Amino acid sequence: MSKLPDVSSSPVVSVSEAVVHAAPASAHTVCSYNDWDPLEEVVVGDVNGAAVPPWHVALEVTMPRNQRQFFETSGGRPFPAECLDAARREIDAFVERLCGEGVTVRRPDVVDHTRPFATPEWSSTGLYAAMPRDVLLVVGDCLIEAPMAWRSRYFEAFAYRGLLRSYFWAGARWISAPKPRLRDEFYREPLSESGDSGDGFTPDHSVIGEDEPTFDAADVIRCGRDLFIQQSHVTNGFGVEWLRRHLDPPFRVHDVRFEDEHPMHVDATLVPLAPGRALINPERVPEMPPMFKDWEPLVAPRPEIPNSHPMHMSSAWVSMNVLSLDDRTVIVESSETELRCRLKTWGFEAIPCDFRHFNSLGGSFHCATLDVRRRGTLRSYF
Ligand code: DAV
Repeated sequence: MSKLPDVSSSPVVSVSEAVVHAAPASAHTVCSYNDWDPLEEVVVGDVNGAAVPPWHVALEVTMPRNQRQFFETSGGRPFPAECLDAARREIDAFVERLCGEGVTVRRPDVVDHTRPFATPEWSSTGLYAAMPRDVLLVVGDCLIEAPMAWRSRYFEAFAYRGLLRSYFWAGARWISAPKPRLRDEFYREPLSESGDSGDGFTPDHSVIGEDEPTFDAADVIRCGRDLFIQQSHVTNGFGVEWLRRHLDPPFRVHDVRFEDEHPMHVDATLVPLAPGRALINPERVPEMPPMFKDWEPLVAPRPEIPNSHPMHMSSAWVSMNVLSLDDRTVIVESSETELRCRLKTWGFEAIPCDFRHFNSLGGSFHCATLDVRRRGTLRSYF
């Protein structure tokens, strides 16, 4: 990754002073360094062909406890049609809204994720192409396919290969992290039946081992030249180190840890909305991580998703999984009235959008998107 100028010797300066990389972002088809610069082009996931992944030890530790039976009876089958139909309607309206805001929207290929696949050592069926944020990481003009720790997600990036190819020929760089083998020995038994270690998550308690690098792109927070990555039940220390060595200066990759008993993805924990301002989950972020100590914590209210609403693959905290159109405009689920209200108080425009049925699949607007181009420059915010 040496196309960008080497500014590693530049002093760390505040955002108001530093423009580290001066080329205008729109000069590149793919160019995104953070989650808040003005959004120009985005990939939005697709629920068509979505399948319930087969039950596996790697799911046990992070999936909602009350969903085990759903996975055991439905694994390998399509998600219920009424769930997908409703989610499809929501995502179509979301796409329309983005287009109305002047954002270019690209979609993945439609794939039947119930189709079985195998490596020499195991076989599985797939999941979906609904959450591009999990699978692909954009750093500047480089698209990185993440080495997913779930077998069901082994080939998930393939749904985006048409897009990746066209971005490549338009000038982007494209790389795939080493494909993990994901043999049985890679996985560890959960520490207890409930999957709880009792005293919080540490990497030693992860359901994955350290034989080979794995990470999900959604365990990464991008803030210009500083990227933060949490170890989780899908991201191991080897994966963090792979990313750190791959991203040469001026990028710096920092470990970050939160009070999340079942970590898998960081975008319902700490979501930067603007330089120096981040939406935080009060249950998981009792205090800002050291590097964010000068940032303003915007404390998300408790999610308003009713308990009766099926949440097959995540906690209700996807309420805070918002998408920023710029550093003052945020797309929020319509029924999260308290969050919408707080955002207004904090000076943001909160655009309401219905996404409750999509939420049942394990994410919200941030998960469902991958910003490939934002109008901005590479800066230091710390
Ligand atoms: O339940 O906190 C949400 C994020 C999924 N990408 C959770 C995970």
